Amino acid sequence: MADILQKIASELYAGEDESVAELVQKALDQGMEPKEILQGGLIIGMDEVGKDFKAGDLFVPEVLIAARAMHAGMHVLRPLLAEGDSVSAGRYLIGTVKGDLHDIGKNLVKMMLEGAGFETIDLGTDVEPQAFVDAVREHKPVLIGMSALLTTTMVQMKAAVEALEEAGLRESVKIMIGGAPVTDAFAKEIGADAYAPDAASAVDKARELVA
Ligand code: B12
Repeated sequence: MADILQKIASELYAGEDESVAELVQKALDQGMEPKEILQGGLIIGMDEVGKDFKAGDLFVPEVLIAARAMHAGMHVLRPLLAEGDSVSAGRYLIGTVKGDLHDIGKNLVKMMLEGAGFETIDLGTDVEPQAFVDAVREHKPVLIGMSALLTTTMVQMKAAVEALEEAGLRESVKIMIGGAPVTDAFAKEIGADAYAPDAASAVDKARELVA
């Protein structure tokens, strides 16, 4: 039984999307629970990807291809994950801040979080502070991730944190920030809860924050 989970993890790591989908189906046919396949196969494979990306042994294109394989497996599993069969590690709202259109890094963070079992809600790019507030009200996430790639848009992170404070929602969520010009010191300065330098570290931080 465990062999097939290992195979799912290794094929995911190799970015073999068709093979991952077939193996997931095979595991289901053998009577495995969807949750077991998700946690013991897909998430384990994506964790390996994250570790090697962080260590510099894998690069952005390989991570994107592995994420595509993860999605292929999830496509088979999702309809079978019963309602209430909560496999979500938490709901994570993510967006690139106002004035900023860079989304490659944000999308990578989102995919790695999905790979780790988080349910993500993507607000896209150029997200106004008020849009973060409205989305927190609507979706009630446990975490928010904000991305900025321009030094000129970093201030929008501060504006979004302040908007959440003014709306009385700041205590209801943890806030993580990232993007090339952002630092840990900046996160502290604006009152965010965490900073992560890359997508794999973002998953580690997210897990810490919801623990
Ligand atoms: C691709 C790119 C573009 C593309 C964006 C396409 C897209 N869909 O994203 C286009 C061509 C549109 C673009 C436009 C511009 N760009 Co540009 N762009 C880049 C470039 C080359 C790569 C960015 C990238 O995708 N990196 C790869 C990803 C994977 O890395 P990353 O974004 O850093 O993300 C990782 C981490 O930072 C972290 N992370 C990211 N987000 C988050 C969020 C959270 C919550 C967490 C925890 C972690 C996290 O995890 C990610 C994955 O590991 C950079 C230069 C560079 N080498 O960085 C310039 C760069 C960012 N751009 C720059 C500039 C100036 C511009 C423009 C103003 C150019 C112009 N004059 O028009 C416009 C601005 C448009 C706008 N309003 O946003 C400058 C910024 C300078 C500065 N200090 O402010 C840079 C640094 C280039 C340079 N050296 O001058 N750009």
